[in-house]
Amino acid sequence: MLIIGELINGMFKNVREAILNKDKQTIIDLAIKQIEAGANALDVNVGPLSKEPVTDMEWLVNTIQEKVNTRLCLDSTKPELIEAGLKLAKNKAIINSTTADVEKLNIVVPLALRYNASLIGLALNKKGVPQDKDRRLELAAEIVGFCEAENFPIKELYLDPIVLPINVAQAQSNIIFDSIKEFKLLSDPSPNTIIGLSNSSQGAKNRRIINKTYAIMSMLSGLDAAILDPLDKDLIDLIITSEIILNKQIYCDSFLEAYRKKAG
Ligand code: THG
Repeated sequence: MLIIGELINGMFKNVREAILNKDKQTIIDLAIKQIEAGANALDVNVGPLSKEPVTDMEWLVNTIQEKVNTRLCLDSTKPELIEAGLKLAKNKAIINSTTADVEKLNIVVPLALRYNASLIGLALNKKGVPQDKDRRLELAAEIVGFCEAENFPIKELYLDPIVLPINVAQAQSNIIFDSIKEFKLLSDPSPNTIIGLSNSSQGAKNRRIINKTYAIMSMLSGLDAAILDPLDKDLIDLIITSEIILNKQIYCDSFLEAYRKKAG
């Protein structure tokens, strides 16, 4: 599974302060720790409070790349921020994200093609997050159809059913697991699937056990990628072990260390 570290996000106070103070070391430490823990890519999000988001995105990307050679997942609703990151990214980037709105697809899919990036497509549009599976599938199918028409390679597309917190949307989880399975049937070759794992436990108590259980259940549905906190060592161990049990990695006695050595 593609593990994308979530911790370089201006939503977190330490990152917000590091951006304001141009404190490179905090960002570099977060980057190194996440990669050492098993992340294959790093989410980069300037956060909702950034006053100079383009400059902040450029600073984050340059700061990370000074010391760490990894894929970046450029996380913003604004295409101009994503493009600022794409221009600087040294490895194949992941655009996070487009919605199913045609106006958005018209801007973001050409960007993905021009910069040879992977693309996350969210199963939502201007009307918001659908509450049922069929509507999520319709929106996902619209994204797949648009990408096919523009010759964007479907193997570089990651469809996100949008995980909602279980404390306020408990009935949604089954819909998410079914959506993950059915998104895979939308085309041949299949699109990939991705979730923001920590969304599942936002606002809840016992967050770590919710995240872990949600991860395993999503993997059983065929999940291909997740944005998550890789510093939760038990979570990464569970993910690696699930890959072994699902026969996606070859077993060896040192499978936990062997998988981590391959990451990054
Ligand atoms: N899908 C895609 N991208 C995403 C998400 C998604 N990017 C953002 C988010 N969701 C994934 N990243 C996070 C990062 C942090 C948290 C959840 C998801 C989180 N933050 C604490 C909270 O909200 O309680 C903040 C704690 C703090 O303020 O310090 O849980 O779904 N494609």
